[in-house]
Amino acid sequence: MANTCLGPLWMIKQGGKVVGIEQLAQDGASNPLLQAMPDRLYNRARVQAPMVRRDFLKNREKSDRTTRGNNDFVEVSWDEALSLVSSEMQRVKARYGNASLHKGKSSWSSNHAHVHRLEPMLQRFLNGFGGSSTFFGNYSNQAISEILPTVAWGSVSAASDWPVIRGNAKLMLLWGANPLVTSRILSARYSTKNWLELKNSGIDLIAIDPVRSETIRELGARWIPIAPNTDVALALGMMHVLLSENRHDAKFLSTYAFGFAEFAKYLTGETDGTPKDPAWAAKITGVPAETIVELARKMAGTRTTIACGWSVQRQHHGEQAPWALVSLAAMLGQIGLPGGGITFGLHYGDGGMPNPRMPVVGGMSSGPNPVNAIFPIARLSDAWTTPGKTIEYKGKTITYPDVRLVYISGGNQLTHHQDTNRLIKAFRAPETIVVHEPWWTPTARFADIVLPAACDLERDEVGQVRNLILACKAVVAPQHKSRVDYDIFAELSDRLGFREKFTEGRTVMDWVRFFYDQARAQSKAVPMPEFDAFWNGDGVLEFPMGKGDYVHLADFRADPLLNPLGTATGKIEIVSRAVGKLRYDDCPTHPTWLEPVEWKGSAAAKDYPLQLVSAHPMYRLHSQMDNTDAGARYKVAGREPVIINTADAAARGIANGDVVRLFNGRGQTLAGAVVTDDISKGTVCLHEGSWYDPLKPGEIGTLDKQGNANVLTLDEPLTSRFAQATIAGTTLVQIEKFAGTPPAVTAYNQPAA
Ligand SMILES: Nc1nc2c(c(=O)[nH]1)N[C@H]1C(S)=C(S)[C@@H](COP(=O)(O)OP(=O)(O)OC[C@H]3O[C@@H](n4cnc5c(=O)[nH]c(N)nc54)[C@H](O)[C@@H]3O)O[C@H]1N2
Ligand SMILES: Nc1nc2c(c(=O)[nH]1)N[C@H]1C(S)=C(S)[C@@H](COP(=O)(O)OP(=O)(O)OC[C@H]3O[C@@H](n4cnc5c(=O)[nH]c(N)nc54)[C@H](O)[C@@H]3O)O[C@H]1N2
Ligand SMILES: [Mo]
Repeated sequence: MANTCLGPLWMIKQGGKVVGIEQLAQDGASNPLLQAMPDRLYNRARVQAPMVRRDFLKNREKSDRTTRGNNDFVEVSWDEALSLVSSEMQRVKARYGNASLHKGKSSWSSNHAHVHRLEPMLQRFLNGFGGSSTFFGNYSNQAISEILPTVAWGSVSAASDWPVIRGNAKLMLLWGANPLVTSRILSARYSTKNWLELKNSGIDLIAIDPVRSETIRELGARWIPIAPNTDVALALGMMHVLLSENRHDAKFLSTYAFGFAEFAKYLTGETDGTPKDPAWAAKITGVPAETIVELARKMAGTRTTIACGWSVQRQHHGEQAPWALVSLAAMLGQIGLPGGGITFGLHYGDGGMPNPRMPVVGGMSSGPNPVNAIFPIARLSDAWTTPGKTIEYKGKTITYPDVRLVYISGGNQLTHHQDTNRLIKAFRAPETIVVHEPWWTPTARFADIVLPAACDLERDEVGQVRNLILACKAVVAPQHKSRVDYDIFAELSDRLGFREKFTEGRTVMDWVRFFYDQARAQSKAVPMPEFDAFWNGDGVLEFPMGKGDYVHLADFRADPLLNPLGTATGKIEIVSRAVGKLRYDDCPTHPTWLEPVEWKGSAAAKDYPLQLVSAHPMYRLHSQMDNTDAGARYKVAGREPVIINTADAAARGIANGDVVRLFNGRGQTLAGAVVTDDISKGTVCLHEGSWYDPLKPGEIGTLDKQGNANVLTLDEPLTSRFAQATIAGTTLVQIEKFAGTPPAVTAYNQPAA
């Protein structure tokens, strides 16, 4: 069994070679993506040896940084590569101090790992050397993670247990959520099963989404198309109906919520002259006024769960949509009841899964970072290019560090960060960029020193998913000249004089045993075997599952004084004095409709009339697996598919299967057209994560050959000064049929090829 980026899997071997996979019997739902694991392992894009950018090898910090990304690499020995890394680290530390060493973000390389948690492992390595500057926040749910605890409850994944929802909800609103895709990873694969069980369950399913998603189609949900970035207006329209028809739960609001009377003046238009009535909301959202009235009445009339995803907050003013939906749920008054209320955690992760009775297996920790130089991750390009600049964040001032050396292990910035062309400018700023990678990702191509990392199939790990603890063993030895990340850091820490601090005298296998033994010591209720018996046995420990009767916020509902929320008033805050005190016009004192910087209603829509959704991909984990044969299942004309409405395509002479060019003032990319009525008019969807494949490598603004959505997105402004979160979902584009012969895709070749 291997502990892969997509969770623990059985590997099938023949003649020493991995030829297939088998899902755990406990998985509950099949996942076709996993079949591409063998191809991922032996992939043609594997980094085979340590490589250094030719000009960097010659000129070091005086190299021409504008040529980064041009694929001109030279193979060096491990010894030479590691001396280069250590001497660069020493140089930067001596000349500029530790804050000029910077940890790049990594996340999805190691989400299931315990030993190989690459982000803390990298930080641990840098901390051993005296620390580094770093970032905070994430691309996933930063806006909601900041606003939710301020105005409601603390955890973005909080939800009632599935059996409670299934047994009590009569209506479920899937609000900007596509769980049959987004639950396909992690232990959430078990939650896929729960979603599939909703089919024909008798629960009325209604989905609010610009796209008729895989989930909507598979579960047979009713689709309410909405213009992207307008969910706040829809929620306000519904709340207006509840208030004007006196269908809101006034008793719930007065007992459990703060500020409704003040907010009601905004709803009615008393404060700004604009009633947020269904006709107003219909104009903004494209959802007919009658539908808004119908939905509001329906929700008020029956036990309703709102299951919201995270797309609605990965947008300009992204704090507002979750806050507005919490307010809507408060008006419905079903929060804390079985099958009622709102959750932002069912589409993915552990939300709704009964807690198993088992110990938590620990993982690699970073230890303290002596340097305090930190900025929001969504500000990456701004921070790398303008050292010393200050920004506001939640009433505080943040000053950017002077980043000179960037160290990345397990992140793919050139696919995940917004506005790729601006990012390339940022990648020209540091003197030195070191990347550990198993594959020649776009980010590896922009590095100076590329160290070939062994992937998850090539190392020992302990696994923990749901109610299982698993012995996960290296399936094959590291391919080519690659080494496991831990060994690379251990060797570097040796050269830099702090090996003991980094390793605590442990090998990878010693850490596996250490984390297992720690868990075993905690496991009082259910005895665990000794490590050797576990490791050499069948490798699967199964623990009892919890009852599954948890009702989110039932305790708060039962006694709000004894069980208050963590907000300033202990109640749900429809008005927040804490937010209001900041006086941020981009995040006012109660949920407010604020026009996004780019949307169908803005001036730029004249040139770029289509709103771009860059949702999470069915057949990839972000950029991972893009280089595998899983791609063959969904790529169109050999490129990332772009989903476009039949009328929008016809107006542009675009037919199904055509190669099209998407562009705006920030960038341009080619994609394969999928013409359909399953997307609302005026919206196109290009999933995030396709490998950036520049026609002229390293050149800013050049044509991307195969559909990296972030060539088109904005990385500024951010949601607001409150959360400083990404707005990947707020983008306008234009599309045209690509004239001429489309250039060949070369993203997965070795750099010299
Ligand atoms: N297979 C797979 N699963 C994944 C991932 C992956 O890469 N692959 N990534 C994981 C990670 S890291 C995360 S953070 C989660 C992300 O989870 P989410 O952020 O919830 O996922 P998205 O795909 O961005 O969006 C979900 C749905 O919202 C819709 N949507 C987009 N814009 C709007 C809008 O303005 N309004 C409304 N109402 N709907 C909108 C999209 O069409 C889509 O159907 O997924 C996780 N799951
Ligand atoms: N436009 C747009 N952009 C988005 C999003 C969106 O919705 N729209 N979603 C955002 C979200 S929610 C997220 S979480 C991010 C995800 O962004 P990332 O976390 O960067 O996602 P991955 O593509 O999974 O990157 C993991 C990298 O680690 C490498 N890797 C895998 N295994 C190993 C290993 O063992 N060792 C080393 N050293 N490396 C390894 C992989 O090859 C890959 O390059 O993207 C964000 N970007
Ligand atoms: Mo994410």
